[in-house]
Amino acid sequence: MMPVIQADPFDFPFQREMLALIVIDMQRDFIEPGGFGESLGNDVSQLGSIVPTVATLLSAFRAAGLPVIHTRECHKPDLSDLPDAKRDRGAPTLRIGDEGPMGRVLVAGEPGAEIVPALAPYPGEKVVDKPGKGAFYATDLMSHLQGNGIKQLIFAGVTTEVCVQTSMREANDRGFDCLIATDATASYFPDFKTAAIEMIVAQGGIVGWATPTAEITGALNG
Ligand code: C5J
Repeated sequence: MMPVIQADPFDFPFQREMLALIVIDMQRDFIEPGGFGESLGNDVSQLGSIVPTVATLLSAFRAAGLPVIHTRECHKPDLSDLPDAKRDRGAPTLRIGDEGPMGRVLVAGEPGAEIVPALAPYPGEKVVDKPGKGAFYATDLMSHLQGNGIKQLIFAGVTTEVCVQTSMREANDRGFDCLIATDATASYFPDFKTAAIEMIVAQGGIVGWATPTAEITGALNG
């Protein structure tokens, strides 16, 4: 019988050879005090508090020999992949591409665009740089997943209602089974996190499944 992870709205059956962890945008500019996120007036401690839980998930996947994918929301240094609509709707004082507290904001190669050290990708792990909120838009993620036979994705990262939910919806529409680790994702706005997870599992899992990290690690070890 296929193993399952206990989840909402019902058990998530999985096949190890088709499963991967995708960690969305655990970047210094979103998470660390003194970064872009905080400069917008956000309470970054909401995001920082999940770092140990995401680390637990990463360790479990690495120990099981299962693939891990990391994403980073960032743009080319010449900003050719940054639409005016995205740049102009940021905070008026500091926008994407401007010189910020951790280098140019959300620009590839700048310190703030890096993943926080505690969750740094291991050599050989796939890192997807994405100019949009969704991980599939203008990236090679789909071909990477297809090329590696991955059909089921466990989601972690930030922020729940923006890049995580957008990526999960994109994956769901492309035929992937998607499960979000509820304590390994966060929002600057706790109510938005709660609402996003409710939206995901509503109507019989219209976008996917949700469960705490311990259920996932327990099933991987079981
Ligand atoms: C945002 C993200 N919130 N990674 N990015 O702008 O969710």
